[in-house]
Amino acid sequence: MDHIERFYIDEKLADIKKDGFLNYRSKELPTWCPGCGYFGITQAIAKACNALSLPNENICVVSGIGCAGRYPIFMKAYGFHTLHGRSVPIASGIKLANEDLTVFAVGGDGDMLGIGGGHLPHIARKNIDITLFLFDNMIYGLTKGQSSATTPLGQKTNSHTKGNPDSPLKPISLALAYDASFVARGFAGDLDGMQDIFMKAIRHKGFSFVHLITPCVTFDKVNTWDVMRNGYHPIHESHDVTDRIAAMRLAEDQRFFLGVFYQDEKRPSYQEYLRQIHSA
Ligand SMILES: Cc1ncc(C[n+]2csc(CCOP(=O)(O)OP(=O)(O)O)c2C)c(N)n1
Ligand code: SF4
Ligand SMILES: [Mg+2]
Repeated sequence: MDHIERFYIDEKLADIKKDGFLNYRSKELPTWCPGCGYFGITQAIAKACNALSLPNENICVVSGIGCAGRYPIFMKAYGFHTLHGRSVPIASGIKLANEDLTVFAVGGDGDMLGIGGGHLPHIARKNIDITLFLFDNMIYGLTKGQSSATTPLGQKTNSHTKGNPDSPLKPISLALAYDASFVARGFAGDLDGMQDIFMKAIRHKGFSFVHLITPCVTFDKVNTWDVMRNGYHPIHESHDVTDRIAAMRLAEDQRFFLGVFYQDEKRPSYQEYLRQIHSA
């Protein structure tokens, strides 16, 4: 967590500058709590954009509402802070209107899997070429610690003081079941791992679903940095990312894995498919 604390205290450190991080940071100081996992995610997205040399003016970041929803304010790119749960349809419309843009849809677990959960199967089946970053802290952070769609069963929260009675959704299994053409998971404390995944996700031609495990240090004293760091393991190099059933097996394993679960590079994106049928 050292690098994350340092980022909060002084963003102008030479090692951060060197990776091009500041090229993609706005002048706004994040309003997130010190130690929040969102700092690491922001840093890794910026580094991935820098490594891919993406022009700032060609990036559009669309968010919903929540602590994660503030993300576009802190990035040097076009941004759209929309309604709770509605980043995916708005990001889709932006991409359909201007295919040259690199479009990100960003949101928390409440935003993307609760109120906005109905959009996921449709963006996945249409395979519109955007990257979705799900900042999953397993809780509603902004509204002060209520249970979300990914809060573990039985966990005590500010809305379920005796324990959450609802089983959590499994984001990776859902994305695979919806047939998303790129499915991966990163951890907010693993900058290099996230950067690698983000670069693959952004390059992917089609819908990319990136699940990010990140702690809410203020309202969740159960799913902490240490619990997450010890609970997640890299996917073995021998895993065949084109094998969706193998990916599903990994997603349903007792252990939690990090890395790319699945990628279908043969399937055309929505706009590629439209061009194909219109030129036939
Ligand atoms: C339609 C609507 N319902 C409810 C809210 C209140 N609200 C704002 S953020 C939020 C949940 C935030 O949780 P999450 O999406 O997980 O983001 P986090 O704050 O954890 O990053 C809720 C319920 C709202 N703004 N709009
Ligand atoms: S409330 Fe939680 S999710 Fe929101 S900024 Fe603070 S630590 Fe991060
Ligand atoms: Mg949340």
